[in-house]
Amino acid sequence: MIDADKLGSGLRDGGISRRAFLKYCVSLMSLLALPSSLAPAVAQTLAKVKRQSVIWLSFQECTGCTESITRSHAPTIENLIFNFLSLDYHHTLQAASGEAAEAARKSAMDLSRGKYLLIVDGSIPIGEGGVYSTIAGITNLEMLKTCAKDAGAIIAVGTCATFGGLPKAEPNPTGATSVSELMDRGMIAHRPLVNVSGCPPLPIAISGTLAHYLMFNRFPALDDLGRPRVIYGNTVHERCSRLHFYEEKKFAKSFDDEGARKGWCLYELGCKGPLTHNACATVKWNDGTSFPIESGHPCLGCSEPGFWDRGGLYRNLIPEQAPGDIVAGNNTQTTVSRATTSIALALCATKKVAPFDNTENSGWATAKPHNMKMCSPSTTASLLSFIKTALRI
Ligand code: FSX
Repeated sequence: MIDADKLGSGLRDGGISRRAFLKYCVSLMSLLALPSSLAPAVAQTLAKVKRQSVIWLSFQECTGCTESITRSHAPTIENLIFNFLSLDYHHTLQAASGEAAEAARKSAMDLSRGKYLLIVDGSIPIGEGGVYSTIAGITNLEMLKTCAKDAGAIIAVGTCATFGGLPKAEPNPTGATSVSELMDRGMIAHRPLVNVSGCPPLPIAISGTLAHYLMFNRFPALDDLGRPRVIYGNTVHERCSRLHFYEEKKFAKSFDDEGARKGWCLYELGCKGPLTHNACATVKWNDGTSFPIESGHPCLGCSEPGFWDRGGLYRNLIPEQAPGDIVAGNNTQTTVSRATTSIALALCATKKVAPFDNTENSGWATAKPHNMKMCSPSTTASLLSFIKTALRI
C-alpha cells in the first residue's frame, strides 16, 4: 500500500514517471470519450485527489475480479490507483481477520458516513434466509444492507455482482441475486450505483470508473443496464480484429480447420461478440497483449446478463440475433436485415419490453434492460414477421 496522502505522490513513490502517468491519462480520456487535450489537466487533477475511503465486500464469486485489478505480475497504473485508495476493508486483501477486521469496517463506516465508496463483487444469496454465505456471523445480505445504507455510492464489480453471474446459473440453488435487483426490490438502500460487468471486468473498466468517480464525484453516463457507456457502448463484434472475415462470410467451422488457422471469424463456433458489450477488442488484456478472439477463442459474452445459461458457450447465435445480413452456420437460408432488428428493438423499447426470450431455440437472448419485461417467443416472432412484411423483406 502507498502511504502518501495524494495520488500524485503515491504514483511517484510507486516508480511511475509523470510521462507514464500522462500516457495512462490519454488512454483514460479516449476510454471515457473525452478530448485527449484534457489529459494534462486530468493528470493534474487526479494527482491532487485525496485518498477515498473504500469498503470492498466479496460475496459469491471466484476472486477473479480482485485478481483482474491487482494483477501481480507487474506494477501497473491501474493497480497503483487501486492501491492508493484507502481500502479500509477487503475480504481478500486485508491482513486483519475476525473481530479486528469487523472493527475496521465499522470504524471506516463511522468515520466516512455517507461518503465511503462501497465496492461489491460476487452475488448475494437470498435463498433460505441467506444461510448459504455468511461472514462474521451475519448473512451477506445483512452485511450489504448495513454497508449500503451509509455509502456515498456503490460500484458492483463483475458479472456476479452486476447480473448474478455463475452463482445465478440454473437452478440457482442459493437464490443468488445481483446488487441492482436487491435495490430494485427495496431490499437494500437506493444509492448511486454503477455496474462494471465482465467475468472478470477489464482492469481499466474498474480503474477508469474509479478514476471518473475520484475526479468528478459521480459516475460516467450509463447504459440501460447501468454500465458506463464509454466502456460498454459498443459490441465486441463492432471492434473485432476478425470483423472483415465475418463480412466476407469466412467462418472457421472447427477449432483446427483451415479457416481457424487463417484466423477466420469464430461466429459459427459460438462467438457471442455480436451481442456482447465490452471494450475487450480495443483495450485487450494483459497490458494490451491480446483478447480471447484474437487468441483463437470465441467470446463467451461474460459481460452480459445470464451468460452461463443462454444457449451454451459454443452454440452459435440464431441469425435473428446476428448483426447485419448474415448467412451462417446451419441456417444458411435465413437472412435478417439490420433494419428489422433495429426497428424491433425500437418498437419494443416504446413498450418497455425486450424482444427476445431465452428459449432453447433462441439460445442466446438479447441483454434485457433491467426495467424491461421479456416478450414471449411468440410475440417476438410475430413482431419480427410483422416488420418483415411491412418492409417487404
Ligand atoms: Fe464473478 Fe468476481 Fe467472474 Fe469471478 O469477484 S464475475 S466468478 S471473475 O470473481 O465475481
